Amino acid sequence: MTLFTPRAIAIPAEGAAMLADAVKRIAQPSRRAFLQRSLTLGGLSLLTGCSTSDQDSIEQALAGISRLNDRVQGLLFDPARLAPTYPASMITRPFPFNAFYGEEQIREVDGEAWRLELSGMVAERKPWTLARLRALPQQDQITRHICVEGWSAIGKWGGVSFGHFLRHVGADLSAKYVGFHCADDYFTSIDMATALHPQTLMALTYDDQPLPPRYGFPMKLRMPTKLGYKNPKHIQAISVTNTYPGGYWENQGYNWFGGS
Ligand SMILES: Nc1nc2c(c(=O)[nH]1)N[C@H]1C(S)=C(S)[C@@H](COP(=O)(O)O)O[C@H]1N2
Ligand SMILES: [Mo]
Repeated sequence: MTLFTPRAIAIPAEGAAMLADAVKRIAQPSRRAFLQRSLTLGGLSLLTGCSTSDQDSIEQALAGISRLNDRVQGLLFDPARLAPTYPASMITRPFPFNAFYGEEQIREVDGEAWRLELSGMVAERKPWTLARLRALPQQDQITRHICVEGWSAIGKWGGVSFGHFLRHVGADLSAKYVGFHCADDYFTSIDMATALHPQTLMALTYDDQPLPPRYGFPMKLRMPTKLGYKNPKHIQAISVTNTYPGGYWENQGYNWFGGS
């Protein structure tokens, strides 16, 4: 349920109109999800407490709620709690494609030439080839991917435990963020606790086959504890950092923590 009905709260009609306007301006799918996830009654009273004659203060209040939401989600995150897994019979076929562009623009990355670059708080920064990643221990999972645009699907991904990888390259595990840059210029970042979660996978396969281009060849980060937009495809560079890296959708208002 969206609580964002100006009529439901006691504010002057003019203020309500401005509020509705602000909501319309930020009603891209991303923002919509952010509102639905963050606007509890408490959030609404916080909103009505701000000057509704000033659209900037409304947006600031929303941003404030979102930051609070990130902190609360981070505190509530249980690093040992596993997301549900499913039998192979429940895999969604065909598995949906999604990106900030259409299927006709799916990136074709050359697996031979591809190198995974590492930067920031990492001891071993030598770029990785696909062959070297494939030589690390592999695990797989059948989990549910949830997109804020309103669909979810069950898929099977295989690859390298990201926690194992981070330890292997001597990443500073006390760093706050891990950032990702992708071949299609998408970018996102996650908290270290989620990076080290046992189900966080550098996925190299989908449904036991090399990851197809549509699902992020040659490598994507698969996290069943996070919403779809936090799962970067076509990863080219990873950075371990204490400087907030943001993200493609996050910078447009999606909640940064993005837990599912
Ligand atoms: N590189 C890249 N990764 C991305 C995106 C994107 O546009 N580019 N979109 C995200 C979103 S919003 C979703 S729902 C999933 C879709 O993954 P799928 O195509 O495997 O279903 O990828 C996420 N990761
Ligand atoms: Mo998504």
